[in-house]
Amino acid sequence: MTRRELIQTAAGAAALPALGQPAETPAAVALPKLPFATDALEPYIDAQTMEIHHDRHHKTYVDNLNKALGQHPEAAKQPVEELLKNLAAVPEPIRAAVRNNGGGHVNHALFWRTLGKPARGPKGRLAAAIAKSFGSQEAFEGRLRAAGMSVFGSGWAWAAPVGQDRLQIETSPNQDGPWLQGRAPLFGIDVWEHAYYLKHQNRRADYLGAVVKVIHWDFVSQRYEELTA
Ligand code: MN3
Repeated sequence: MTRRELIQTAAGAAALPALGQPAETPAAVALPKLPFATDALEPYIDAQTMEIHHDRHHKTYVDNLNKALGQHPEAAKQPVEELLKNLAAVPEPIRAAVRNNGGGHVNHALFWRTLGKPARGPKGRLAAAIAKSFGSQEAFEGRLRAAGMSVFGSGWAWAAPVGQDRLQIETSPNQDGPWLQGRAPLFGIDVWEHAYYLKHQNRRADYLGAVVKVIHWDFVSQRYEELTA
């Protein structure tokens, strides 16, 4: 604590700005709006699940991330993806919170953007990469569903670019993701129970069958072009 802060504390902190904050406190991370109405993906994803998933679960990750970053404003100057990529450089007291809640934030922010209806198929170089890596769209979706089923407990199944013309499927526990290795995923599928329990209860396979029908292939195809440019 500096001498000035000591004096401020002695003077009574209640009327003063929060101590230890730099003059320019970085803006807090904002909860992004859903890019569609909560019922837009019915009957594949029900409105109540979508509302609770976004308004409560995603919001909680954002709130807890901001709480952690508020304790170390110097870390808040970097994009969340950069913090995840260099987790070892994040101050130890908030490292786990950044991993879990920063991961939760970026995972969900991407998830919402990669869902949509009507779900036309992949286009352009993404369609070619799927054919090259998996043989067919049907095989790709089957592998995605199997990856989602293989996650024990809570986690994600991911499709991630490999090089310029291929894709791979991977999984992660909790709110981890390819970001931790500095790689941007193409899209992910949330297999936490909160993503499906209201509609499907324990039947994760039913949820996976539904969610692959509302992948926003136009958006994802464009994202593939950008990630592999
Ligand atoms: Mn979730």
